[in-house]
Amino acid sequence: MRIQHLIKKVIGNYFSSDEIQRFRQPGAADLSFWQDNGFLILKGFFPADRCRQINDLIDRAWQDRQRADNPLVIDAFLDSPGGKRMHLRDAPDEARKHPYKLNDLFLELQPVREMVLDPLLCDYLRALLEGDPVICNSLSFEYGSQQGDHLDTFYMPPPVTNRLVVTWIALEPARGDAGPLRYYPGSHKITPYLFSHGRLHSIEAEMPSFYEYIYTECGKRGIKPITFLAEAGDVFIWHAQLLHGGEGIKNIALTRRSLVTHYFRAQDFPASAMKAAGTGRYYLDRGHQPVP
Ligand SMILES: O=C(O)CCC(=O)C(=O)O
Ligand SMILES: [Fe+2]
Repeated sequence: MRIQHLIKKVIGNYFSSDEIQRFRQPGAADLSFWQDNGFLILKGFFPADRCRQINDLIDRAWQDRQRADNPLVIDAFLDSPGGKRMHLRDAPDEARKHPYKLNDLFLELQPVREMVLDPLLCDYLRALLEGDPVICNSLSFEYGSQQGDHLDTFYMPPPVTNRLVVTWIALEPARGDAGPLRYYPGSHKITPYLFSHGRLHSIEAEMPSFYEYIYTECGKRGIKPITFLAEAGDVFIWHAQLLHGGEGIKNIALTRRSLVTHYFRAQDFPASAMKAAGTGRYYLDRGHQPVP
């Protein structure tokens, strides 16, 4: 690790940060940190101008949303019970003033796909998944999610145990009052809670028992939540079994744009179920989320 720092320091005099990025590779230290903690933070992974480009595209997606054939789907009004899933083309202006998730932008926007399947990012995902990544879905946030603590396997358990990783890309700084991401380091080592059907997929009525279990287990291990105060371009990667959520928003004027992507392992799916964005970089070949 030390030698990597030294190399970076020396080449830093000669190359831009974008070029230095090319020297970055997942190493043994990353993997052992991941095994111990269940997350990785890649500071300044994407340059600021690349984040700005994505933010501009999202602004444009809002401005041009009313096209009749616009397939994008949004989960809007997340600050009201249950929220409301709708086509983006039907969303009122008001929907952008409340927390929302814009789903699967990577299916429509090439630069978003190139970011969430960035070749170097995929090198990390490949090392963590022990196989090529395939995108299951993505969510774009403008505000904090304010989501309660959860495991993503409640909603999308992978076909093979633990072969799910998630990237959270900061598209702008995430401040403490903006409802930052919250995570519980090392919680991925807790024996997974199985719902009454014997699986990881959550059953709403059994959530109180889950919380009692997980917080007790965190307490036994001295695990306390940490908030991630990101800068634009930082990437946070979490393990399938890492407990996490979103802090409450203290100042609704503060945005904290981020892009969350869930990846399975490609070899766990038939080739016919996937599309390739490049060598060893895939996404599931499927349509947008159904709107009720
Ligand atoms: O960004 C957040 O607040 C949490 C998002 C999250 O947990 C998810 O999309 O799985
Ligand atoms: Fe999550």
